[in-house]
Amino acid sequence: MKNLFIRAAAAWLGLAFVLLTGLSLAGCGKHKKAIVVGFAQTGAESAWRTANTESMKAEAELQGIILKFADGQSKQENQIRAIRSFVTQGVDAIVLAPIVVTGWDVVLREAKRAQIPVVIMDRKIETTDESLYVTFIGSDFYKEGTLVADWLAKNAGGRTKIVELQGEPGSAAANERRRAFADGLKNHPELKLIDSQTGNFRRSEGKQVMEALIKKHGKEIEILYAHNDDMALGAIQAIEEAGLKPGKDILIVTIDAIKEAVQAVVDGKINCTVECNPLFGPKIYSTIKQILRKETVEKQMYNQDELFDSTNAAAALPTRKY
Ligand code: GZL
Repeated sequence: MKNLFIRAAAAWLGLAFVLLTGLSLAGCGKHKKAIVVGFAQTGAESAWRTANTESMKAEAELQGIILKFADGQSKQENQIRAIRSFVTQGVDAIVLAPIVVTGWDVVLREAKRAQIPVVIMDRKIETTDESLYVTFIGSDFYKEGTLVADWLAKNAGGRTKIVELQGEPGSAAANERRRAFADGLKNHPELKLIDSQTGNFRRSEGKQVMEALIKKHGKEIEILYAHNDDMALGAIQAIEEAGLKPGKDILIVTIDAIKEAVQAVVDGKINCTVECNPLFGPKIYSTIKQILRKETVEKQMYNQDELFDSTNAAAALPTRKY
């Protein structure tokens, strides 16, 4: 009888132990809900943009963040539609890389009403209500344009006639790089901008527009200022097809510092490229996590960029990440 009692008590104790262990494991193994981020990207207009998208996707994967990616295909209305969809889905945060500066207030007000924080990445927006986004993270385009103008003033070597390939019309990048370069030239009246057209940040258009500029101005062109490397690399094809030497007959100054452009600096075809780092993933997601923890973040955060020319391009090339 006594043995029977002991065996029953042991059985109950064993059962209790299994149950309690199971519950506690379930408790400590409880998975926090994954963060869901909606990302409205401009499109895929350049190597820079591709690297930017890749950084956002790879880092989300690494951090276990669910990234809902929308390719705007270079149309603002597609980006607006994507933001509306993110609001409907109830994502935890929205990242917008705005293709142009204006036209965002209405849709950002809808995100605010849904209490979904918005991070503006890469290009700035103009808005009547700064509370419509939590923070801007990007590069200082005005500084980039100034660095190019200053480099040119020191290294033009007597060349004076400049043509400019502008980025996407209405984008903060094109607006600021154009304004800064023009301001920089004011201090160097010997440098003259003789023509300026948009190539929409695209390699193919950089080539087409440069072909037209060479037809129109011929050997008068001594310097090319491109708002990004993709257009500069397209223009190089046009310059070579015209029997001219890029980097020598026509000095080329540009922005982004993608690996192919830094290589072109080493090859003497591009004379200087100012970095505009596209690898935003880590910074964007660490900032979103701070926002979701209700921590205060700065309203504007800028990447550090540097200039590459014949003095430092070769040393930098092996470690370029994009
Ligand atoms: C700059 C970015 C620009 C790049 C281009 O931060 O917005 O758009 O300079 C890209 O290469 O297309």
